[in-house]
Amino acid sequence: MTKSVAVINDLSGFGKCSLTAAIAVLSVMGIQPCPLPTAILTNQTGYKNHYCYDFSEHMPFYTDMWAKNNARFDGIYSGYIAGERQVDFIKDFINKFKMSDTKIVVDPVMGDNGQLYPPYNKTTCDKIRELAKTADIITPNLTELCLLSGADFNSVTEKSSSGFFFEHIENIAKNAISHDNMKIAVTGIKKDGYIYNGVFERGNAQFFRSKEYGSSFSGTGDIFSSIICGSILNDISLSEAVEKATSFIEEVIKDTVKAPYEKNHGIDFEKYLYKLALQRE
Ligand code: PXL
Repeated sequence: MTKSVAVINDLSGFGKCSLTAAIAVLSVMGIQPCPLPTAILTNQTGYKNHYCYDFSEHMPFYTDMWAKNNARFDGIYSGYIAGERQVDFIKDFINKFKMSDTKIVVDPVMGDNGQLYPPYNKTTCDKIRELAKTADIITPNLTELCLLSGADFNSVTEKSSSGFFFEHIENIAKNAISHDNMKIAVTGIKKDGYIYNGVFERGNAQFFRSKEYGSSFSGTGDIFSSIICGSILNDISLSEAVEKATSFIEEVIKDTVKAPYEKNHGIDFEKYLYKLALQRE
């Protein structure tokens, strides 16, 4: 039977992020995404203008109706939230629907390049830190990893990097791990013309790199987390999943930058999606 994931994230008209990325990626990986919107936006918040409709009021209907209809999920995967009260909602949702083998993937979306996204603030970040503790796998970018572990982002920028750069990041990741079974897949570690993604599990660290093609694009973190979520549900190891996500995103970015691009629009992943499809008998 096809596995299903409750995907708690926003729906943005432009930006190829959040639910738009998750629905496409999970579907091609053979997993059924069940979207639970946190907000509906005209476009992601990086554009000059955006309108956001906070979906909080409607979210409890999903819990109620899905519970009444005996919905079951193999995974619960959360991302962008429109306000801190949604964190409590997500925690309750997890408590209600988590079964012994349900995988909990939390993308602790808070910011990038050392900056918070609107409308995030310190209170939201504190709450997301609590939510992250309930996860089996978290998929922060480097900014979010620092926010989770209380580390200074300035200590992990290229300018600040010492010979112990990766050891330093490993230590930061260790501080973000809140229980023995938690695994972390970190994106966006920039160094010497490469972007590294890291895997931290049971005291081990592994890094996979791709060439850096200039810009940081909207939605790449969401594509990354969705590939991780889909892979885990397909019983692929986290390191294999991160390796796969790293090379997939690198290939798409390499193609995207061949033509004039706008980083807010995201990357041209649609025509490459077939590469994520599992070969099934
Ligand atoms: O990709 C992260 C993200 C998700 N959703 C919205 C965003 C952003 C990043 O800016 O604005 C609405």
